[in-house]
Amino acid sequence: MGIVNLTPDSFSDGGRFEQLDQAVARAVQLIDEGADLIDVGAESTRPGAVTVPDTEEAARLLPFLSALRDARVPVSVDTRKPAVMRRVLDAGASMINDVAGFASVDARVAVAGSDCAVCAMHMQGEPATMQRDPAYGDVVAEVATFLRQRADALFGAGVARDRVVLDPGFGFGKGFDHNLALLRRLDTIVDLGFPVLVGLSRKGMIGTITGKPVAERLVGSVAAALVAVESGASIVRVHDVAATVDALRVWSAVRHDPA
Ligand code: HH2
Repeated sequence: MGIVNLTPDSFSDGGRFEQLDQAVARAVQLIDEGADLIDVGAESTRPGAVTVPDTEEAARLLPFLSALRDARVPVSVDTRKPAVMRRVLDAGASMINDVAGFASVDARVAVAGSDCAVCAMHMQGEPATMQRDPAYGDVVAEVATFLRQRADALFGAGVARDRVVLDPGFGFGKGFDHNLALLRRLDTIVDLGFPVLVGLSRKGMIGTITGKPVAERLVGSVAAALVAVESGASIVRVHDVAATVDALRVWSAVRHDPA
């Protein structure tokens, strides 16, 4: 899954069309590099990020979706807002990636009426404050229980089981040790029986391990993606598609020798 951001600061000061062109070009590049899925977001979920109004978020996303309508790969939209979910589904989005894990009934109802895939992610707290002092008893057990409950809630709203993807939400209300424990015990999440999505690309955990700033986290991110896939992840959400695809091809050739 290749990441495309539509979250430029310059959106309101005339940069909209230029930014849209750049985002579409970026998506095409990631597809050419081997992405099987594009994830586009128009509201930053970084720690401390501010929220974007529904109408502005949709206004950023709809032209992007229309430009990618004939793309070879499905497009996932990273949004927490039911109103935005409805609008992007009408515009051809194939997946809704909700970092709030479809916590609201409204969000579940918004996706239930379509046949899109849904990614329910675990987050403790809210983006603005989630990294202040994240605390767990047993992070792996708590995240697994939460995800299982979210899957059940989605079923309750009428979402079929084969549409559901789960994500432990690396960096979302988690300290370094929590993230590491979740990656070490990813099998516990995989054992829930759903495809698991993992997003570690360029995140703080990679920076803590390597001591590198965001711009120098490619190799560490590829290593983390490999570990995740080796541990059973079905989808890795990454910025650096070409490098990750190379690594996964080598891994796959070794692990899936048909002979
Ligand atoms: N991480 C970010 C945003 N959306 N969605 C899912 N399902 N899983 C994730 O781990 C995830 C996500 C945040 O990533 P960040 O590096 O802060 O920003 P971005 O990757 O959008 O540039």
